[in-house]
Amino acid sequence: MRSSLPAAILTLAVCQLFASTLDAQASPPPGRAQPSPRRPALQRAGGIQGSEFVIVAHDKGFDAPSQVDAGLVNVRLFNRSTATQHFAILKVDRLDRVASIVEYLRAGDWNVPWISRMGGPESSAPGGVSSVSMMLDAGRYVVAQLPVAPTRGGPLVLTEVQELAVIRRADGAGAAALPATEVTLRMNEWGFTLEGPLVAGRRTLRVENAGQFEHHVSIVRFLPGRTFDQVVRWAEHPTGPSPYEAVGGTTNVERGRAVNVTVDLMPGDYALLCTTWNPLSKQLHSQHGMVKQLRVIS
Ligand SMILES: [Cu+2]
Repeated sequence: MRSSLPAAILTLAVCQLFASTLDAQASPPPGRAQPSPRRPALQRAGGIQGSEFVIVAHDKGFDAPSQVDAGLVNVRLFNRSTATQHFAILKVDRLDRVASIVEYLRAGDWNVPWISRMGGPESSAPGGVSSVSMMLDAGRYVVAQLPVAPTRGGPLVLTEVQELAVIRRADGAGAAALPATEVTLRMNEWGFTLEGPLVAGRRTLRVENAGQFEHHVSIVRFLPGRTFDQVVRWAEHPTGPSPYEAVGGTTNVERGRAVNVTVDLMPGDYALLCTTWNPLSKQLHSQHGMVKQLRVIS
């Protein structure tokens, strides 16, 4: 396991100049500092709520903070590796030792009752960014870097796992729920239902798991001349050059849970894919029909 290194977190310093030249009576006497006006401790561009949690993926592992405030957490993955990257945020109710969790996950045993799948940044292409906002309660978590390609029933080989402490804010402030979105994507057995138009630009989708099993969504853009069948086939059996570019999504989300996924969309053909392994049928969810073609309009 890597040691925990603070990631590069962009902190926006909002400088405001409050000059009161009209009311001479309100000005402090010479030599005394004017008290600064009270404002929220951390204000971000565009009024975005929540805490930032930045993961930077490299070819050998990743860097991420070891703690974050509870509440709304905006997870952002910067992919500085040469492969497509996926990360899972897992809530762990029994965190005796990280090593034991790694053993479970490496054995492909994700069905232990003390691990909950919170979602996480999915399908970030090399050089790309993947953004997922989620509500996290205070507790003990791990950040897991998932295999580059889907595994077909074999052991889930993790490259890295790191502990994450989600801390209750002392002031009790923070968002109580996911921000509202114009578009909702529902996942169930076995398909995707999209409510709302997908227009080109930076879009945030509320992604809900309305099914019984865990599901994920990988959002991919077709490369020129490629077909939906080619895209689905490659997602299931990745051999040769990819027919698509991964643009985002979320890794597995447990049933009843929702996250907000933010993607930059260009006009063109896209696919939604869930390639989660079904141990009962010994097939991928995509083989049960959990795929959808989309056209993004300008
Ligand atoms: Cu699925």
